[in-house]
Amino acid sequence: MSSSRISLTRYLVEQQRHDQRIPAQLRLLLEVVARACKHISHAVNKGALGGVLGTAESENVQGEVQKKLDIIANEVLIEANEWGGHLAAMASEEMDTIHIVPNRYPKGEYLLMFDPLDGSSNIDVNVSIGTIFSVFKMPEGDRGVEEQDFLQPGTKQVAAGYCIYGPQTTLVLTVGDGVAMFTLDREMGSFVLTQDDVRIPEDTKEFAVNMSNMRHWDEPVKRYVDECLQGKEGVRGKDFNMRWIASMVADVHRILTRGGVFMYPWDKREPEKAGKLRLLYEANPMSWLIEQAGGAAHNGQQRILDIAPTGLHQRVSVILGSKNEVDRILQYHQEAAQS
Ligand code: P6P
Repeated sequence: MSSSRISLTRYLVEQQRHDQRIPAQLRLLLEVVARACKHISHAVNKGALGGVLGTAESENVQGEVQKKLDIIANEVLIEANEWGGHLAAMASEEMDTIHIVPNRYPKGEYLLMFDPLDGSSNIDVNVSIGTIFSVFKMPEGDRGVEEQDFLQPGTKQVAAGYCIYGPQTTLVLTVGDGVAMFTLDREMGSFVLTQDDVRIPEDTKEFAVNMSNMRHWDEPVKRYVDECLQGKEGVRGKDFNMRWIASMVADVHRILTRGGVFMYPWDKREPEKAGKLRLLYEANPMSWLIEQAGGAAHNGQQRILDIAPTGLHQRVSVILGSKNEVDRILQYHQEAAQS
């Protein structure tokens, strides 16, 4: 690592020195999560050689068949975070209920939520996947930690980020003072700052949505996508490009890197569900990152970070990315509501 490169540890220490956003326990938490992501990256990179591909013959609380790597990633994060004394409990897409730090270890003041391996359908076809995490503080009080302590709006997050396992392994992080990206230097085994103060362009010509669901969408989303497809002959006056990686981490990383808009909207296939993506450990951390980089994140009715959660695994409709595009989609929702 060249001396000009700043390690994750140095970045966290200097952030704390600069504006006290990263107390020692939170710095330990973030370094432990980063180390766990390195471990997961190593397992993912082995692929077939590590005997970690394929399904685990089990289902998670979502009723989704678990991949072997889903379970491995979940176990790595649990084991890495139990002993440090920085956490009171954890919650995961892969676990029905919260995991309280065992009494044999000291308890800390933070709560950690994660999707240990987002985009699992891409594992066996060697397409980018990632770990998403969100951190809250335990509410005041001397009672034991309970599930309801995790049901805080996204505005209460104290840290959020993801690690994408792609051509590079890159950790993307916010503690409320902008977004920074750290690339894993495999020779040194450490994350190195490769981009600070990430900014999303307010306009874009690129949208990301699973087009196969088009007939199930609500009118405002159909209207927006139709106009994108009409290109420069239509009301938008410009051609658009479409991407859909089916890995939220990869689609969001592209948007943080060059702009764009990502949608996984409510649709009428399962009308009782607000959407496919989960609020606490997918939409909230990604929405904070997007907003911290100058973008916007909404569910069509309200800012995602303002949503008061009612369940650990609740789902939400997600529209996020370049601010002017998200604003346009919201305008179409408002016009539809008034018609
Ligand atoms: P679909 C992955 O399973 C995930 O939760 C997100 O990472 C991704 O954006 C979405 O689901 C893909 O869903 O219906 O296109 O397979």
